[in-house]
Amino acid sequence: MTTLHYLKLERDGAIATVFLHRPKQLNALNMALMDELVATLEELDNDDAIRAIVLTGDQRAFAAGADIMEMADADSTEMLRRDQFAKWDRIRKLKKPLIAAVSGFALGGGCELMMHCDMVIASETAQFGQPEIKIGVMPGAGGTQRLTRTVGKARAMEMVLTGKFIGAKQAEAWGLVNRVVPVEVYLTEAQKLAHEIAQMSPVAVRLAKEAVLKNYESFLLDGLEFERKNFYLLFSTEDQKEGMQAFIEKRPAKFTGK
Ligand code: CO8
Repeated sequence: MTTLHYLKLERDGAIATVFLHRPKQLNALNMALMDELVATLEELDNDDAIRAIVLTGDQRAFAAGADIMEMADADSTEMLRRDQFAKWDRIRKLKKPLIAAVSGFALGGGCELMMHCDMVIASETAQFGQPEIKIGVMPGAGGTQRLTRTVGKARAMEMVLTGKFIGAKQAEAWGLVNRVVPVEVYLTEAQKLAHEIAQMSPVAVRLAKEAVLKNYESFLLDGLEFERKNFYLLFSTEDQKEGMQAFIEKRPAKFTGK
């Protein structure tokens, strides 16, 4: 079993709940957390006793994105060398149902991680956004592709180009989440849904999930490749360095187009 520093894991019969656990950084997804997450999800995926998985954070944040401190100084070559997206592809390939329970911030890579899940139960306090543009980059883990497919071009464009957040009711109306419930029950509602699915034939569930994803993911892979290349390219710009440094120094960024 993977040793957990940035996650917590609970099992309850046929379901497992994985908690992102870097509360002081709003569960920002650093590389070590992503390593643990992928290893843990794959272990659960291969465990015959587990039939559905819930992924959650805490009440303040599901996850506020990839860890900006880890990316701030990287250039395109370094980002390419890190090959972070190989891990995200492994999450995409999980066979068991993955349900996100979201409260607070689901931003940038956090929103993208949520969109890797098969279903989403949101608390009334949840906020969703792709704010990468404010730090001089763009979504890299599928945001431009999955968000567009789910909410439509005009809405995705506004979110991606302004970085503005949307609230839980808006996300529900746009089909980004299955439903919105009070903050006291968002996690138990997600776990209830996981238990319900865990009672079905696991082989039927696996093949049904695969078939839904066949539709959802048609044309997705080319788009993901395209997005990744553009994301890497932005790490050759001064605006990326300025945007991320401004975040770290807690000041507004000044972009020059270089
Ligand atoms: N990375 C690192 N640290 C973070 C992040 C982050 N994404 N988000 C928050 N933190 C830290 C803050 O630096 C702060 O630390 P400290 O207390 O040491 O100063 C702590 O968490 C609490 O944050 P704030 O003080 O800022 O809390 P506020 O309530 O004032 O604001 C916000 C909350 C609005 C969520 C604000 O923290 C924020 O804007 N965060 C950044 C959101 C963002 O830009 N996310 C996108 C990141 S880029 C990305 O996700 C690209 C993904 C591509 C794929 C990755 C594969 C390589």
